[in-house]
Amino acid sequence: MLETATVAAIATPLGTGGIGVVRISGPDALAVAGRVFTSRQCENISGMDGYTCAFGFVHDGQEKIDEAVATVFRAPHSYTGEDVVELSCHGGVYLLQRVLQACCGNGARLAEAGEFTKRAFLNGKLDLTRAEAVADLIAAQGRQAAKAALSAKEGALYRKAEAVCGQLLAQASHLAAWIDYPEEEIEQVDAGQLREELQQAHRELTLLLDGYETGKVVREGVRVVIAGRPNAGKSTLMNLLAGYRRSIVTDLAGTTRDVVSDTVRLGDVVLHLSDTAGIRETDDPVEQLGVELAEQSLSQAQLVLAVFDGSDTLDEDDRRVIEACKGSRCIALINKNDLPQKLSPEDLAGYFPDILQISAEDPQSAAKLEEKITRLFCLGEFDSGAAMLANERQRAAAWSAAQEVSQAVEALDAGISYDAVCVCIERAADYLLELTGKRASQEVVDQVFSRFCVGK
Ligand SMILES: Nc1nc2c(ncn2[C@@H]2O[C@H](COP(=O)(O)OP(=O)(O)O)[C@@H](O)[C@H]2O)c(=O)[nH]1
Ligand SMILES: [Mg+2]
Repeated sequence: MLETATVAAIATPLGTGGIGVVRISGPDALAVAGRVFTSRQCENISGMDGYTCAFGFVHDGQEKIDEAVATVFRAPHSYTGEDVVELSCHGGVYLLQRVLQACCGNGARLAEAGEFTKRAFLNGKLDLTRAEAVADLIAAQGRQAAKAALSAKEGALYRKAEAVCGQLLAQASHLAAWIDYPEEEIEQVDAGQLREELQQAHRELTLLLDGYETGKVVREGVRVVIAGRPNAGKSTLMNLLAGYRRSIVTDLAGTTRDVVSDTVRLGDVVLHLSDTAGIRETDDPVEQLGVELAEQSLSQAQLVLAVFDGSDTLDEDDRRVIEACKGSRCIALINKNDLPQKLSPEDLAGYFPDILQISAEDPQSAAKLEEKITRLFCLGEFDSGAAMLANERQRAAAWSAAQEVSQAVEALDAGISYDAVCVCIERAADYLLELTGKRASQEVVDQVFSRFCVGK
């Protein structure tokens, strides 16, 4: 189902910058570019070799729009696998829209979201996991997320899925031959060896599935809620982690009322922080709403930083905080350790598995917290070069494949016919083919590319 239209889009973000690129792809890319671009040497672009460029100007009919460099890629040696021309113009919103209009008035149509990468997929330049890695690479917010996306783009997951799938298909075809042609001289199926190979495939898939949550944390960051009674030092901690005065800090209880949010990077971890109102009994209706909001946001957090004032003993409000933290993954922070302490880790040990004594006013506390969070989410063991499931679609396919493999083993152990074993193995392989996109439905493919934006 290969497209034959030639498409164009602005491939750089819509904003002002030194350079902005309009990309044209399709069988008529050079013809379209030839109508809107004239090189200084008046050389026609259609005569240019792949991987060459020319300096000139873009025009719409007689009207010059901008100076530009045209880079030519010849099929199949381009991102999409088609003929591609990239017009690098000055990076102004108006200019780029004019250049795009000129392309569309001269034989190209507007590219849909993700259409360049979709064409690359349809032309066999990328499998589905590598296409998804392009989106992840662009969306990466930190070093580890970017490295993981790059290794997926280089085929780490693809190769793993291919290897397991290839092994399953070999087993299935051997079984099928054995079942269908019993009279032929086909090597006998060794049930013990088959079982061992199936279990190996299952182990590989389980390993992938086990790493999913950690990978998700690396890619998407952690939703963290800072909670505690008024004046414990929540907003001071928020500001320490944000690196600037994000929340108002005063010695008046009840200063923070709304949820104050920010995204910060702590070492390799991205934290989506929410500073909340101090949890306490109050008659003030506005503050009351803030307290309710704080308690609600705890349930949506992946991690709660429960802040306690170390210079004071536990009070009723602290107990309410402890109660609200039940069921959430928490780190208890005994704050203000620069002051004489009345609260010790033993006082909280029954409620929290992880306790740190810090001062939110001391920049070194951020490093302590980073170390703790890294350990809690197993990020230290994270190998960004390993094959990794990068989204729910991939996870679901790998999970279904693993289920089918374990059913094949069960069928084998139960002594059910090889027919049934073979069906399970084939279904497992199908799920892996869906994972890489070698045998994915139109709906799956469309859904993958609907995540992309225009120009990708
Ligand atoms: N000595 C000391 N004071 C702190 C520390 N953290 C916060 N404070 C003070 O405690 C008061 C309340 O802090 P704030 O961050 O507004 O608390 P919140 O109500 O929990 O947001 C302010 O006067 C802060 O300067 C700390 O580590 N040491
Ligand atoms: Mg506050």
